[in-house]
Amino acid sequence: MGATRKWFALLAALTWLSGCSMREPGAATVPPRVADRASASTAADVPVCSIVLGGSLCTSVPRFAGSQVVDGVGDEFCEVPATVLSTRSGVPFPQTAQPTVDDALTVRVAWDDSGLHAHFHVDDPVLVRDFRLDSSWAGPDYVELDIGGTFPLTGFYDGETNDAGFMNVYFNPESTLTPIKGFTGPVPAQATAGFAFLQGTNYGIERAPLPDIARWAYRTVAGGYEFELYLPWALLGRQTAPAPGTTIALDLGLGTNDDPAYWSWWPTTDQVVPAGLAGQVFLAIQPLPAGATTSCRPLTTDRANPWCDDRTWCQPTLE
Ligand SMILES: [Ca+2]
Ligand SMILES: [Ca+2]
Repeated sequence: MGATRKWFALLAALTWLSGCSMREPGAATVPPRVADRASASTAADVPVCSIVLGGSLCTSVPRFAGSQVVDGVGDEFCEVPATVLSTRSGVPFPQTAQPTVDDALTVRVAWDDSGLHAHFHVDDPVLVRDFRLDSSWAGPDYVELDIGGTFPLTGFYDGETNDAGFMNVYFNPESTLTPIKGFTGPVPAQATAGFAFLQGTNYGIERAPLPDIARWAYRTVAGGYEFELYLPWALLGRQTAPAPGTTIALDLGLGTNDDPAYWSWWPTTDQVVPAGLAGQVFLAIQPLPAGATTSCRPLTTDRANPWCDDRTWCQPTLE
């Protein structure tokens, strides 16, 4: 199933129409608000250009040379090399096995004097939105973008006191799977920012919708879903744009559950994840500095998690 789907994805990529036109590098512009939070659309699921592979978000973030319309369609990113994070080759959470479920995130991130521009395509055949109370911010299907406009990394992520300018952004796709009897409509997609903070001997988590100066859009596409994002530098703790060559902090996460009977356990039985149908991976979980203790209390050092300790992230430079 997974291999077949990947083959079709490759075939589709090879046969995509080349709808991109070369663009003159222009001054940075803030994406228009009109397309903000665009609703899901399968009708618009028409590939617009071939995806160029070979990106490496752990080492570099290319310059963005277009004008972004935040509508979920990635036609502004035709010339941005894509980084692929798959569940079978990404970095699993420490002390857990490599997932066998076969889903993949293809992401294109670029920057200009205005901010970060990104497009996320996920091959995911079964979309599950878990919207129960505080579980609603990350999963079971999600894309995580950890991004910081400053360097060096500081450890515990709280987005304010310790490391202003760092941000964990979470995207959840829509889902037609729901535990509500008689309700068959889609549960809408969402984008949130998560903030972890020290709280006694443990940590707490707050999450909130992305601030209005950011832009995001979602669409369901054949075999998965897509998000598009714009984050201004101001939201990443910078008053002015960084210079080329600047090092920032960045990480990616991908989570998935492909069980079409996901909600069958609700509400009377324990949740059981069938083997081979779920997993989560990251682009990086870097070793902590020698002698460092993780601030992801009460987790131990070898279980530091990218969403609470930014020292585990990549440190790419802006090209
Ligand atoms: Ca777009
Ligand atoms: Ca899924």
